[in-house]
Amino acid sequence: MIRSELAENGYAVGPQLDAQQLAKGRSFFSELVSGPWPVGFVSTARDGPAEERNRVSRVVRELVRPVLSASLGSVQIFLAAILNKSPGTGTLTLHQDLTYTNEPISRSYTCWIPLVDPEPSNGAIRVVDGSHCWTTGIRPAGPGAAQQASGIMAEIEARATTPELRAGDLLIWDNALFHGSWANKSSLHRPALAATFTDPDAELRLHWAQSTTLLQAYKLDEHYLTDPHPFRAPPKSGIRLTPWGPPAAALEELPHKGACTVPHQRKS
Ligand SMILES: O=C(O)CCC(=O)C(=O)O
Repeated sequence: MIRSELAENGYAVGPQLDAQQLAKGRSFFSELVSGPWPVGFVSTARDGPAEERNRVSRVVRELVRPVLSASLGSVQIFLAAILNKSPGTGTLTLHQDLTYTNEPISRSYTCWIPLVDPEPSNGAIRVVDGSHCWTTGIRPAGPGAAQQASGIMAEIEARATTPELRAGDLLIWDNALFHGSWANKSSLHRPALAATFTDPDAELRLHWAQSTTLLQAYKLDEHYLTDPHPFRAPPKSGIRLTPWGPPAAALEELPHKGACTVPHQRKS
């Protein structure tokens, strides 16, 4: 069910963390914010000292893996983080996440689990149903990465919806889905656990656009992700691969839902 919703809509609301796991997630976040914690939108996948980022990643994986595998079977989690919006943080514009796999064969997804009830007033996630099919090709990191839909953002915004979730619910999206989050206008933090994953045997890749005409692909390994500054530069000594496609072409008009060829399961 979740797999077919992901293939068709690009997102699905899954089961919940149990009460004990939710309490563990909340107390872990309270411990983190009792120390120095930056204001604004923070993702521990990218922000902060490497040692601390990697510690958070281990704890989040342990919390998320059981509930994710119970509904999707075995998965390869390759990024895990706390995403927080402190009070007063603005909207996160609708965007697509990076391409981490050979997508015509294996998709990658992000599972987002709020630790408080998410509302439009405190930073809930917005999704654009079916928009994971709107672009094909690679969504790279790097200085040459293009904004996919800069000219038609208002039309995309008009199609965004806010899935109804409670604290501990799983929201899973295909990394090609347009999504973002509302501003946090409340007086409290809006923390979430996030785990990015793919099929157990899928090859992970990092795509780097050095310029709009130079796209490079690398095998993505654990060393890169645990590096002090991942995603700010291509891997120094990574294994080079041939990109499986061109960079995703910029959207110039709004496609309609349907005619989607996203696989449900890994294609062999
Ligand atoms: O946690 C949020 O507010 C947004 C998360 C998001 O859009 C992302 O991780 O790509």
